Amino acid sequence: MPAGPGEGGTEPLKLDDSVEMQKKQKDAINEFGFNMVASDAISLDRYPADLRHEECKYYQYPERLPASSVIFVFHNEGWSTLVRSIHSVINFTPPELLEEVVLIDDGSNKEHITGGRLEEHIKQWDGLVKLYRNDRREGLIRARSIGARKAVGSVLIYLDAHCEVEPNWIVPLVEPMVHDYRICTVPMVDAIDGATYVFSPQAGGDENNFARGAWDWDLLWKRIPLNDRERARQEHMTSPYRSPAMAGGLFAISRKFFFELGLYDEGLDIWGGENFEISYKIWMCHGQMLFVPCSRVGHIYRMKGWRGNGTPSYVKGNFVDRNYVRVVEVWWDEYSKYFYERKPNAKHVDPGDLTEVKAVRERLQCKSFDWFMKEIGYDLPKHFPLVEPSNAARGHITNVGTNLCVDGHHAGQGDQLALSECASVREGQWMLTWHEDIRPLSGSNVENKKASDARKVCWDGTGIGNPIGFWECHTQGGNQLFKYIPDKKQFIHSPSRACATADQANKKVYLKACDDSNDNQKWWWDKQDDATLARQNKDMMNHIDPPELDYLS
Ligand SMILES: [Mn+2]
Repeated sequence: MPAGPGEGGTEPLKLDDSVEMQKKQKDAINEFGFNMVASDAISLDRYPADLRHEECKYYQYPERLPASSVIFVFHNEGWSTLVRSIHSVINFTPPELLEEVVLIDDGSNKEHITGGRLEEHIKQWDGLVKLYRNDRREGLIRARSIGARKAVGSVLIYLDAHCEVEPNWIVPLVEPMVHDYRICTVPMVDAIDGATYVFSPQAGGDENNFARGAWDWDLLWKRIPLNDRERARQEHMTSPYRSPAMAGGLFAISRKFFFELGLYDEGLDIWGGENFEISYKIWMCHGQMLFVPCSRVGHIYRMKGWRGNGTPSYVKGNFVDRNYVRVVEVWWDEYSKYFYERKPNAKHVDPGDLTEVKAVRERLQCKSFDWFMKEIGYDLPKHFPLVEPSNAARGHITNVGTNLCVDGHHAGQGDQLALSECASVREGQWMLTWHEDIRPLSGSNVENKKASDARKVCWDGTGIGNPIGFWECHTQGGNQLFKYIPDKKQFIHSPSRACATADQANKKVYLKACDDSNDNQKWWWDKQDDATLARQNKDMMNHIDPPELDYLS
């Protein structure tokens, strides 16, 4: 491997940190979402990291596989991240498997994209890379359909225009389609840090970071772990596995199947919801979607501070909500009521003409959403209940020994729990949720609020002797699993078996060995539900799912 900066994607890039350089980097993040100064210092032909599981190196794949068109859609992308995406695909794909690289410039107006530099740059590949430009900005969704119409390969692979593929990425991605053209595949997406350009696996999922794609009932993208039932269908640990949904940016689909499905709904604007539309179409209209652990692609996530791409002026109103309503109206059948329960305002959104999309569903005799939920998305309600279970306790939390209240004001990830005089507490309402974590609830009128209405920071204990802090809620129990014992008025942190203990002097809350006589370990809630607490406390070490979650499985 060459020794240049950023080679291999494992060591953070070191940059001159003069004030002037720092400003340049900040400006780049603001404009492009990435530290372009760092990216520009890295070779366009750098070697990527290889985060594949060892097992991936021993599969036997067929010698002949179809050739793919790799399609990049972009709008005002930074130069080196865009161009490195193209180099990466060409450098790390066997030529016989790469029909072409299709670039769809979706209405960029920045000189480095429109001024001829890109045309000049792609000449080195003698026509392998084709550049098309939209007359106006169509948005990511319609631009992807345009890419499908331009592409000639029998497999279409979509990648975001800020990606780097990892070794042997394409072979396991395309192989499943040989058996059935209606199998659509999704690579494992690794995170490339937008400041250091280091690769790392995405957290979440099961113990191997294997996750499946999902949504909650207001249609936000979620990831859920690979589970035993799906694992039982795999031949090997790293075999492709089924997923109810995809994130949307990176996937492969046969040209034939994508056209049968009518590409994307042409009525979807810019971005949002299209990943679910295509996921539902694939599954309900007789296809399959597999996540492929041995095909890995690094993706640079936009950094905080990016000002975004804005919306073209011809797109009116809240287009994301309109997109969601289109998807829900066409595909969710009777489940749409769960969406409108979460988003009552969406009932008044006019989705526009749905005739064409509904005709696709009719023409292909697609299955029902209920079939899909029961066969493919069966465990989704375990993570995102159709009807959200109520809280075990809520309101202020008052300490008996000190008479102080727990205050969540301004608390964010990494902060510590504070105690304040109850009369002057700033953010003093809490809930013990059905996840058995404890979250602050801002605002008034908290009577009927559920876990999903609370701020997404949770009490988090790291062990006996340490103060309790906040961390982003992960709903996986662990350090965030707390039990409240009504008769002893104690909070027990399950992993450490320690009790939340008020410290009068520094107004913090520590985990200490439980002592029934210590009033600083006694707390009371404004309101508690004893039946729910009793059910949660049947197992003091583990989270217990509420009965509502057994709806489908
Ligand atoms: Mn992206």
